[in-house]
Amino acid sequence: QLRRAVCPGSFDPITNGHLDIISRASRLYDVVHVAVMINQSKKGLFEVEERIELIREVTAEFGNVEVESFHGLLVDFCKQRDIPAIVKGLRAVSDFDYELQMAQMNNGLSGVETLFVPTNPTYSFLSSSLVKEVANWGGDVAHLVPPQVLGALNRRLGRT
Ligand code: COD
Repeated sequence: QLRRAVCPGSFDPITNGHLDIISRASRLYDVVHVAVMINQSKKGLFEVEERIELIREVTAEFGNVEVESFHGLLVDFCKQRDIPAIVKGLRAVSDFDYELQMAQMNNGLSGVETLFVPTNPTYSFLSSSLVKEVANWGGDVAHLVPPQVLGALNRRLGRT
């Protein structure tokens, strides 16, 4: 039986921080599912389909990553696909409070386990929202996102 895990998020857009966690998970598990969770109250910069396409492009080299969107509870995504583990990156203690709550809630709901991977310190300050803010004001984010994402950001923000 294949050992599966999921890396969930909004990925609006995927950053080098996300990619680092996905690549590390892909070395620990046979199949890593990347779940773009749909949050209707949060309109993103990128459409869900664009986010999925970008994640597929930048994770193709790992060879064992499957990308899809999901509307609903993460535990239901896991149940439907027989996934026993959620892999999350932890950036700083500020992430810990909320991540611990979600991990305990998800475990209580369905028994799914959450594994935390400490962020590569290079990316410990990095988030999709900061990337969008800096790019929006013309700052350089080339070192924070994969080249495909940089291209998509520039097109989206009308900078090409
Ligand atoms: N370095 C390392 N890891 C990082 C970095 C970084 N710089 N940035 C982000 N990450 C990792 C973190 O593990 C983070 O959790 C994950 O990537 C996703 O990040 P985002 O910002 O794209 O996504 P979030 O924080 O908006 O994702 C929240 C979820 C969508 C996972 C959560 O809301 C959820 O599970 N929603 C589904 C509904 C549900 O089940 N709700 C009940 C939860 S108890």
